[in-house]
Amino acid sequence: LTPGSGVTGTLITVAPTGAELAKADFPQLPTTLEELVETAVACEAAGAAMIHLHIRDGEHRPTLDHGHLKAAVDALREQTSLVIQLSTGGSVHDPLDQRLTVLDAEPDSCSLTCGTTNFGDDVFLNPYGFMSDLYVQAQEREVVPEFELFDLGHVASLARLIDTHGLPFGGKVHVDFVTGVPGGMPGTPAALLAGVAMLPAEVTSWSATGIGRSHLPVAAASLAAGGHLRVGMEDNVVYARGVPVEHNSQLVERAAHLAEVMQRPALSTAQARTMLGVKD
Ligand code: KMH
Ligand code: ZN
Repeated sequence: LTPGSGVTGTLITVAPTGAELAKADFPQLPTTLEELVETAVACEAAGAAMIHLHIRDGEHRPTLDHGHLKAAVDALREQTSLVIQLSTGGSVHDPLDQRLTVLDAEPDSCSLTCGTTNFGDDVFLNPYGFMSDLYVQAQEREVVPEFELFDLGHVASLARLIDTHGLPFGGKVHVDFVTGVPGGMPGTPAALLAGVAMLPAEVTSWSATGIGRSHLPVAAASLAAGGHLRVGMEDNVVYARGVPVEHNSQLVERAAHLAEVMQRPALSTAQARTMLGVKD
């Protein structure tokens, strides 16, 4: 049995924006607060229970500015009941100390990537000391981390973090395999299942996403193996061959349909909070 098997529902996380795409190239990318709120409301209605957020500034550039982050957290809390997860990965250009300050915006959850990875032509830096500091600060601030695993070595670092610091706040361990990043583990069922087989026993749930063309095969493999789903324009902007994604809710709707067909319908936000150990 893989961790998470036996679950009767599916957590659908939407990652609507990311830090990599330019608004000029993808005008449908939600970058303003108004667009983010509209997206979040539509995605919740379509079956999402958690949102993984990267914030943009007035010029649509990625920012870790506290005011922008806090405004987004507050607005989404007011307008939705989604579990709000702020990215601490930011963009590859963000300094480590600034990435730690994301917790000041008091999200329900934060991403915590479990190792450095090549990221196309760039490097996404996550030294062990940074991961360890983030882990402890999230515990202290009662924020539930989602452990992002881009490569198999990241699974070993996750085990080291848990062994060293004990369980995260909430007592659950939820991980997300981010597959198909050029430089990380490939977006294939075989790679995903290799990662799942390595997960430490403390893991209570796992989800997966595939970048670009691996989006659908990885989603199908995840559902088949007892995993949950992350979808969204951060990871994929092509709905089908020659058909661009026009709105994140299309990807959430399709994920919810897949989950329904697999007899593991989308979890409500309340069910997701219980599964993740997030505060009500
Ligand atoms: N934007 C990537 C460099 C995360 O959100 O924690 C990192 C990323 C992971 O997206
Ligand atoms: Zn992200």
